[in-house]
Amino acid sequence: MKKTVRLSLFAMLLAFALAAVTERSARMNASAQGNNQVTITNFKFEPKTITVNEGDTVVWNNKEGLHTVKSDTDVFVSKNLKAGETFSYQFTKAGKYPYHCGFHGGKGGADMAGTIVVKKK
Ligand SMILES: [Cu+2]
Repeated sequence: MKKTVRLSLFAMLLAFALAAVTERSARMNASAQGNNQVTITNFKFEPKTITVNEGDTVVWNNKEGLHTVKSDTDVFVSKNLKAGETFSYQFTKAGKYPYHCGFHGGKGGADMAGTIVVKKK
């Protein structure tokens, strides 16, 4: 009887611990991915415009082809990204950051281009 009580107490504690860990990692995933992801395909950035908060890091994920992520105002520039490669940049100042692919786009939203809007916290 005593042993059973101790065992079920242990099982309960384990269940609580597992639930806490699971919830925490789910929350961490949500904040890591959130709306701060841009998918690169042939030949567009998706979504074309995203809004993030000051301090957020945006991750561009290249799914196909060879592309770059180049700020119109030279705030950031990636290397040539092959399929499966990513580029990330942390935005520390509010503002509008237009960018384009060096191969398939141009400044001012031409062709393969996008915009990151950074809101003040
Ligand atoms: Cu491109």
